[in-house]
Amino acid sequence: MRAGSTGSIKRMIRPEVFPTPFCPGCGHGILMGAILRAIDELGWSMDDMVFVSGIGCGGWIPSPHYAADTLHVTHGRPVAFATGVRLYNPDLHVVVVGGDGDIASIGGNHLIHGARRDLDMTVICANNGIYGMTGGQVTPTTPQGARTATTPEGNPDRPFDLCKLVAAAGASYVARYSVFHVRQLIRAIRTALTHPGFAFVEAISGCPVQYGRRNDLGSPSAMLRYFQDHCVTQARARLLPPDDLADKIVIGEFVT
Ligand SMILES: Cc1ncc(C[n+]2csc(CCOP(=O)(O)OP(=O)(O)O)c2C)c(N)n1
Ligand SMILES: [Mg+2]
Repeated sequence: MRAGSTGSIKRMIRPEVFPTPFCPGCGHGILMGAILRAIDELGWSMDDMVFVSGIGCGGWIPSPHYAADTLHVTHGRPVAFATGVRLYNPDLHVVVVGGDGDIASIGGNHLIHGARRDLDMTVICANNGIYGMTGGQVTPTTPQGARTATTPEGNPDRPFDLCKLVAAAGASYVARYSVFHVRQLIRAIRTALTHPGFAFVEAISGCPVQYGRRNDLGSPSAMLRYFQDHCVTQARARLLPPDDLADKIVIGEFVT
């Protein structure tokens, strides 16, 4: 247990919202715990936090689950709302949590301009590569070839690499881990929370219901095993030939 940690995140959640609305095996549940563990390990109080999320399953991670002040705002706009919160009260830790649709599709413009301005906030994208809540439509991070409700023959388009996108736009802390790599994910969130400036953490999450079942990964364990098998460190990625790298997810800290 780290110094400062109470070893329990129970005080940080609202018991009345359990059982959680997430589907069984949703990777967002792991991320929900990882964010709280990072805050607990820092010894921070939930009274000093404000969470801002848009619409989508990813948006449900802080609201209604967290026992803190939360803004559950318009789809795609959490970074804009968070900017206002940050300006009004610079003493608060402002954390945006949202899905890949929320943060990088409809919210993509706010994301890149938040990064460009290096706004002092943490943005955590729960990237499951799909619009989970609305029935499994394709998103800007859906892997090429993946089947979704709107690309039943396979996604013809290239996905965004969100870490490269925000790094190029000017974010000053950028990291990516999957929900399988939960210890590394917690550490990255901890670093992001203490980082002055625009800190972006991409959490690769699994949606067995909308993504998995269309792509032969329909069980929670199959999704986690996929992340275990396909995530590679930057050091390993440098050694892989381009063909082998094509279906891999590079994890690590990209901007520190
Ligand atoms: C302005 C607006 N456009 C579209 C929607 C419908 N909508 C709600 S959530 C969502 C996408 C959710 O996907 P994502 O953000 O990836 O979250 P996930 O459910 O996958 O965690 C969409 C398209 C909306 N609520 N508001
Ligand atoms: Mg999504």
